[in-house]
This record gives sequence, structure tokens and C-alpha cells, in this order.
Amino acid sequence: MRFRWLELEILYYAAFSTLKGITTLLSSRIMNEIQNFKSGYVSIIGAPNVGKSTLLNTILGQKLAIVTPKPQTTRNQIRGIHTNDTCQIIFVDTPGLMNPKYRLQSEMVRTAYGALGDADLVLFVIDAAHRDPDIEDTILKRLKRTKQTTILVLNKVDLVDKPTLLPLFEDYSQKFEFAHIIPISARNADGVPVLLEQIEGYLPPGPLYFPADQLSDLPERFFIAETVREKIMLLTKREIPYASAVVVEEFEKRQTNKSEEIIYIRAIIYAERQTQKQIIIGKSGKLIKRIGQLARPDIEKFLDTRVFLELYVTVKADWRRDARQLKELGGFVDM
Ligand SMILES: Nc1nc2c(ncn2[C@@H]2O[C@H](COP(=O)(O)OP(=O)(O)OP(=O)(O)O)[C@@H](O)[C@H]2O)c(=O)[nH]1
Ligand SMILES: [Mg+2]
Repeated sequence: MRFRWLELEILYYAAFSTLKGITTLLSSRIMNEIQNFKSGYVSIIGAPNVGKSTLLNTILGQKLAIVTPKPQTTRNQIRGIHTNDTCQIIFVDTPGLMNPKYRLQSEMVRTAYGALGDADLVLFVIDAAHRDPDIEDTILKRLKRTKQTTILVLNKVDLVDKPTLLPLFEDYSQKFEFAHIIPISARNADGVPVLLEQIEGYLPPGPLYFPADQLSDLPERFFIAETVREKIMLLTKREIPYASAVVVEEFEKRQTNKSEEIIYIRAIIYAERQTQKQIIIGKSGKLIKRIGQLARPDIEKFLDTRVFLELYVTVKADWRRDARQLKELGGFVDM
């Protein structure tokens, strides 16, 4: 009997020390991982239409920022979170930089430069197929003042012949001391893994700021309004894409007659003139119906539920030039 007890005791101690060993090993690995984990903010800046938002979406593997072939699509800072086992990067997509002609554009420029302040790293994106020397020089002057570590991203290389890239490398490396110059095609994801690898190298050690599965810290309403605005930008011409704003007024879970859950969304489209309002509505409401038809599936995909989308158009004269309206309709905050 005594022998049995001894045997049990030995077994108990053996099991206990193995368990202790495993726990110590695990916790030291976790500690190591925490110590080696990196995180930080990376701002994406550049002229309008160079592919900043496309790059953000490609990195995230999901459409977060709206994209259109028209310049000045993005109006606000769009934060997208990329997390893997070793790092968390908060990318900040920004409005395209330009010489502003009215208040909305000044706010957009202020918003874009506002993303430089807290950035651990800057991605300066240019369109390798269509350069804009004036804007580029203005941006470079700013970067020289802020002295931030910057990677130059030559985007849309799918549109240019490879030999034309070499002079670009030479030209830009003379203009600024870039940490790297990386050619990519944001649309095809070519070069994006290399870019990500380089970015990670510049991040400081840091914690997970957001849960690993979180994609953005912006509210759902913002992305819904943006999706509707994207469709307006795609379906309208001349001044209308730039004179339109969208605000989600109602966002509510409801039950259908068949007890299915559905999200009811009421969004208001703001135009600056009565004539613009009529065009957005279209003959017998045809265009606004089309805007809704294109926006709804995107919103359903984003929210992962069925959606009932109701759109209205209203006029707010010259909202783009009015500070108070810009806050309400454009989502601009004091910085
Ligand atoms: N061929 C090609 N087109 C691209 C690439 N990246 C973006 N585009 C296109 O360029 C256009 C502008 O892309 P966006 O991502 O909206 O550009 P942006 O810099 O965010 O533009 P703003 O928000 O207006 O400043 C869209 O038509 C994209 O599909 C690329 O790598 N190759
Ligand atoms: Mg954009």
C-alpha cells in the first residue's frame, strides 16, 4: 500500500512539473511574441487618382475605401487595420493633395496633411503612368519639412513599360531621401507583399491597438454613406460627383413579415442645386433607383445581412463652401 502511495506521489509530481514546464514554455513564448510584436500608423498620401484607396483595399483584402476613375474621390481619412502574427499596421488613406479652389477642397487637403503628424511611416504614392510634377513638388517640400521616413510607391506599373521605370528611380532618389522606392500595381497586387515586408521593418515595437479581426475604427454609417457616394460618382458627370454628399439618417434592425432580420437604412443625398437634384433622381426616378441597386449589394456584403435601402435627394445650396455644412455633410472634424 505504501508503495502505491509513493508511486502516485511520483506520478503526481511528474505530471505537475511537466505541466509547469509547458506553462512556463508557453508563457515565455507569449512574452517573446509580445516583446517582438510591432505596431504603428502608416499614412498613404499623394495626388488625386494615383491609387491610394485601391492600395488600402488590396492590403486589407477587402473593399473599405471607395474607388472611382474620377479624381477627388476620397474626402476623409480612412483608417484600415492590417493585423498578422507579428504586427498591426493602421493604414490611413487620405484625400488626394491638390491646390484647393473652394472650402471642401481646403478641408480635404488639411485632412490629408493631418495624417502626417502621427505617422510612423509615410507612403507617398505616385501614378507611374501620369506624373503630376507640381503637386509632387509641393508634397516633397512638405515631406522635407516634416522629415518623416517615407517610402515612395510607384503605382500602376501595369500601365508602363518596364524600361521607363529606371529613370523614375533615378529622378526621385535625387529629389528626396526615400527609405525605399517600390514599384507596384495596387490593382493587381503586384509588389504589394514586398511593400508590406518593408513597411513592417519600419514599425516600432508596440501592442495590438485593436482586436486582430477589426478592419477599421470608423462607424458602419460612414461606409454606407461612402458606398452610395461612390455610385453617384460613377453614374454622374461634370459637377455632380463633386457637389454631392451623403448622410445616413437612419440605421435600424427590423423584422420582415417572415420574421427575417433586415437592416433598414435611410440615406439622404445632398446636392447644391435643384437642377442637380433632378439629374440625380433622373427621369421617373430611374437614376436614383440605379444608384440604390448598385449600392445595396455592396452594403449587404459589407454588413453581411440583408438591407432595405431608401434614398432621398435634397438641396443644400453651396454646402461645399460653408464651414458648418461641411462638418454636417462632409464629416470634417476640427483638427
Ligand atoms: N491600371 C491600374 N489602375 C489602377 C491601379 N491602382 C488604382 N487604379 C485605378 O486608378 C483609379 C483611381 O484609384 P483610387 O484608388 O480611387 O485613387 P486615389 O488615389 O484613392 O484617388 P483620390 O481618392 O481621388 O485621391 C481607379 O480607376 C483605379 O481602379 C493600378 O495599379 N493599375
Ligand atoms: Mg481615394
